[in-house]
Amino acid sequence: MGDVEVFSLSRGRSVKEDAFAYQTGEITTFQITFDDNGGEGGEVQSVEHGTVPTPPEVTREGYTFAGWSPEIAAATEDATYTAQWTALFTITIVSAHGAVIPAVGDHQVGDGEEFSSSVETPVIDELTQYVVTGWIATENLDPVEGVGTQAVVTVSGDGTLTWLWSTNYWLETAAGEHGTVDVESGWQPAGEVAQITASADLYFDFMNWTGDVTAGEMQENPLDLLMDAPKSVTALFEAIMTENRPTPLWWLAEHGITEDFEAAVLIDHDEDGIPTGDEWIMDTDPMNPDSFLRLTEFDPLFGEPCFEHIWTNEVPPFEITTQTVCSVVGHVVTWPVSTNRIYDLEFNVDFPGDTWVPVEGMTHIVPEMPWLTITNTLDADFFKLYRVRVQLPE
Ligand SMILES: [Ca+2]
Ligand SMILES: [Ca+2]
Repeated sequence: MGDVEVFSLSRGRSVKEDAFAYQTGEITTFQITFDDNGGEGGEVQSVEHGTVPTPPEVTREGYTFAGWSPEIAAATEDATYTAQWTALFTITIVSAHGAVIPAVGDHQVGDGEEFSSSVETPVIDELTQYVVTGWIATENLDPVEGVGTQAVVTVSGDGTLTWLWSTNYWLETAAGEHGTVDVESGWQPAGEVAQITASADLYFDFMNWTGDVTAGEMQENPLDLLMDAPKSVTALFEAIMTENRPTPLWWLAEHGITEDFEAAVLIDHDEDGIPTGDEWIMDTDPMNPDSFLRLTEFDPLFGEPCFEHIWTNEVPPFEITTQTVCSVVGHVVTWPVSTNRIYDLEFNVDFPGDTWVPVEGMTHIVPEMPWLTITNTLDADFFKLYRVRVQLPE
């Protein structure tokens, strides 16, 4: 058969006899198979002659996709492409606390890839604090340890990366009045000893600790406190007292006495008849002779009956003056007192004997005003002789 010239209407160019199929309008396609090779997403496509097929997305658990074999080319015949897979390694992240990114547990990582993990620190759980100190890793991870809150390792096999934590406990420290402690409230390493020293102000002594201390530790100063849990301790202080007529040194110092305290409390500095040590009990001024516990006012109490008392001048002008005069029915008796002391009123029942009994309702008085007043009426059973006793508050 000789050459035949034919024309393709669609393509506008001449083709040879063996291309008649094109002229008829049928398009040649090929079957292209994408084999997912154990994964998911493989498919079979029909592709026109000369077209480069578009591969599907394929995945496989535990593997990372490494390309198609053979290399994808324009379709000239039916073809099969096979997915190539690289096995992933399992990296396990371990952490006792904190927000870890990615999360604690297993993660798939390709051979030779870098794997990073980060963690937030510190973690506070009420009075306990956890702080990251670094991390360690098993073989197949490089490097195998580090510090800080970000770990980056190169993976060559399965491995484990473990975050390391330290524990701190909250120590609450406080000082009562008249002293200080040298350790502020804060976090302390768990399992270690925190040493706290209490210091008293001038004229005061450290007394004891209260709070999370054992009975045997209460008097210790400095205090060695084992931080095996969150703890709270408070140092208490007490005034130093004289042996003679127990009197606080701070009170003596307030009144200008700063030495020879034992002798001072026996002296009557202001010569009011009351030794200075007793003026502490009275809460009066040991340098003021006008200040000591004593009756200061004795006033008549007027009552019924009352009379009109009328009189006239003896010289002009003769003015008439009227005045109402009431009977004296008793006496009002007043003591200046301290609102920081406790008082008892007593009266004598066998004057001039020495038998004293409490005035009903006037024992253990804590004055709200600096005056203590009683009324002694004349119509009482008998005329009363009163005395007032003072003591320190408990
Ligand atoms: Ca005195
Ligand atoms: Ca005095």
